[in-house]
Amino acid sequence: MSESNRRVSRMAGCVRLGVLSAVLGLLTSLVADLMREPINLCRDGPSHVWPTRGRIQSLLIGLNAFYEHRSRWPAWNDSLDKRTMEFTTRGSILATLLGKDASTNPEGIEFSWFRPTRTSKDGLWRHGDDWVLSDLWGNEYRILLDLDDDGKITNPDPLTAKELPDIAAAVAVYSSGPDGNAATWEDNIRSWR
Ligand SMILES: [Ca+2]
Ligand SMILES: [Ca+2]
Repeated sequence: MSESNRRVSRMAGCVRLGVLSAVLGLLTSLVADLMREPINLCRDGPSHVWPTRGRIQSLLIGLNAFYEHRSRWPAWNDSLDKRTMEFTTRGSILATLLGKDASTNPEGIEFSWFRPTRTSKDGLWRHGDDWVLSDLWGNEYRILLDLDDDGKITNPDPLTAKELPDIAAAVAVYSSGPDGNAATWEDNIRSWR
């Protein structure tokens, strides 16, 4: 095995360890969420909450693993309030996580995996040259990234922004929920509560 191949192999091993660590941490967090919000789960019904939370956790794991590996996010912009970047699960950021964009992920490391779909709902599909990850209702997930590196993300939910102005996380993800509208927060499914 050449030196460069050994280096890529070592990096992939480190990424796998990082992903395993992130999975354990997020599973602990998920169990804590479920213990804290059993009533909400019963109300919303596990049929769509559970799989959506699963995809959200996979995105969190992939994004955190990429950041640990590269010390930067897989995409960059100066959107929102200069403290938080927002993306959807389409195009370059998703291709980078999947290991399918050689310009941003030259080792081709698969930081996230999602099952393919033929219906453009609940899975991974191609739209022209773009990779797209859709939720159960056919809409892209929303990704929020900590732009100013203070470990906090501005809470985008106006219903809870007063009590929780900042989310204590470097990355947050949410689905627009059954109504497909990101601005209606009653049905949105989010990573932080
Ligand atoms: Ca921030
Ligand atoms: Ca909604």
